[in-house]
Amino acid sequence: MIDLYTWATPNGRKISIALEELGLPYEVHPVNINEGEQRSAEFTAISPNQKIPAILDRDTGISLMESGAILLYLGQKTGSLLPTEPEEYWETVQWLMWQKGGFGPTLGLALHYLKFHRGKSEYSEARYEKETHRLYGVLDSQLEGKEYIAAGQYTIADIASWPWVARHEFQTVDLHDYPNVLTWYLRIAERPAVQAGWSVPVPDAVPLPRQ
Ligand SMILES: N[C@@H](CCC(=O)N[C@@H](CS)C(=O)NCC(=O)O)C(=O)O
Repeated sequence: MIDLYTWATPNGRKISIALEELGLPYEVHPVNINEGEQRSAEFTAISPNQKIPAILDRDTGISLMESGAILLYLGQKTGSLLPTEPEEYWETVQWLMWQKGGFGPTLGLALHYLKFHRGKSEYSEARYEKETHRLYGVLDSQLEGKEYIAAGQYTIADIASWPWVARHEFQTVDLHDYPNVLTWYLRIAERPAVQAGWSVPVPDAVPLPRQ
């Protein structure tokens, strides 16, 4: 049994989607980050950085914060969604790190400046809009002629990026400008585990791009 500490955000949903895909039993503990629950002593003991998501694996006693570390842990624990052949493994890790170090943080800042706090900083709006579109271009090139981001298969690299792309409208992105990303996004949106994982911790429909 895995305890999942989460909230309805892209980083939180990465882990509920992975747990659903892997069919692992888990118990959800919502951490309302709008109410400051991430700063409680109980949660800080599991997630010293005071951010969701975090897990506690009751089978091993291991607790983890950081969505990338958790995805690697779950992949390694189950032998699924993380290829073991060196070339495929490292390609998967490379695109996971790309999401964690670039795509996710940039899209997160784009949400702040372009959606939630427009008008606060012209410089930041321009910077994050430009970098967001550049990164979508990188992903679109990577997906040219491919069904999935890395290793020729559905992996934790897809699971890491997909929930962020789900918020494309908030990031001023029209997915029709990135046709390979659009096809990939819709392919993954159809997966029952993705729909179930998106609905954690609150029921919600997977966002579909405007026609
Ligand atoms: N690098 C972390 C980022 C986690 C993160 O930014 N979590 C946000 C929600 S998506 C959060 O908990 N925010 C609460 C806060 O900043 O106080 C990861 O990938 O897990």
